[in-house]
Amino acid sequence: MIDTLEDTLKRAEKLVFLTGAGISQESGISTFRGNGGLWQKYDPMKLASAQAFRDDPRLVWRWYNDRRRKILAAKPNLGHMAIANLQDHRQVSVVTQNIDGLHHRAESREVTELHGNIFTTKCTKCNFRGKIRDEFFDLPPSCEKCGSYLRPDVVWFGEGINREVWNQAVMHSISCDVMIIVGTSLAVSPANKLHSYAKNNKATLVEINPENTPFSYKIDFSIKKTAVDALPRLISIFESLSK
Ligand code: BV8
Ligand code: ZN
Repeated sequence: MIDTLEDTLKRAEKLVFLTGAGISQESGISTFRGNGGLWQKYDPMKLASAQAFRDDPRLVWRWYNDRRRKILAAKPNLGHMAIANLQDHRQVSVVTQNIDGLHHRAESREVTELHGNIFTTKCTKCNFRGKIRDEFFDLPPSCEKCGSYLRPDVVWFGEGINREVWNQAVMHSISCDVMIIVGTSLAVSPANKLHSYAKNNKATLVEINPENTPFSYKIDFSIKKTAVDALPRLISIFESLSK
């Protein structure tokens, strides 16, 4: 007897949400590969890489300024909030590829930011790390310790993910009953490997995405809806249980 999604969710104790740019799309933040996505205006390898920053720090810094401005003006949407509300009913962790911090602002407590956070900076030379909010200089700021350029403390293409961060993401993926993959094209590695870790540990995979992804064939329950359409409805299953 094949379990329905509802039965599977009712039985789940630990859920992991693997999220990408699509979950922030309904907060007004462009995705990377969807229509009108950020990358369509720019070549991702051109802007989100250490080489691009070395070649043209001003261009890359201004691109991040532009994104930070939009993120500060945005709010978590009903998808982010639904995931945060589920924490009252189940053990929930979020593993996100996003650097916008919206899961934190929605008050999700267990959030692993695979690719870092746009509101943090690090020195291009020494080990200085800083925070940035609504300062929008035209050039990258200088490190207060050594005077070199600061850069966004995010993972650029060709850069490794922080070891502890990756281990935490794997630990969540191999110990969950259900992994809900929301708003990601699963185009970027190694983030697009985590669902296999979950599957290899007998987790049920749910995908919430209006489009197919290269891994949709491996998904147990594919919900072709947007995050804001699907997540509140999914979480209401748990709320009805605890009444
Ligand atoms: C690494 C942070 C090794 C910065 C990001 C060939 C050449 C060079 C490199 C490679 C190559 N092939 C593979 C690689 C490796 C590369 C990679 O995967 N490249 C891809 C492009 C092929 N990966 C790396 O370089 C990684 N590092 O491998 O290092 C190493 C190891 C050890 C030591 C040294 C080196 C690092 C990758 C991290 C790059 N940084 N972001 C920043 O954000 O500025 S990636 C960037 O893409 C974002 O984080 C974004 O989240 C991520 C993935 O994109 P998605 O989130 O999936 O977004 P996308 O637009 O693609 O999809 C949106 C989806 O949502 C769509 O499916 C759409 O249908 C859906 N959607 C839209 N609206 C909604 C929705 N869903 C629901 N509701 C909606 N409303
Ligand atoms: Zn420095």
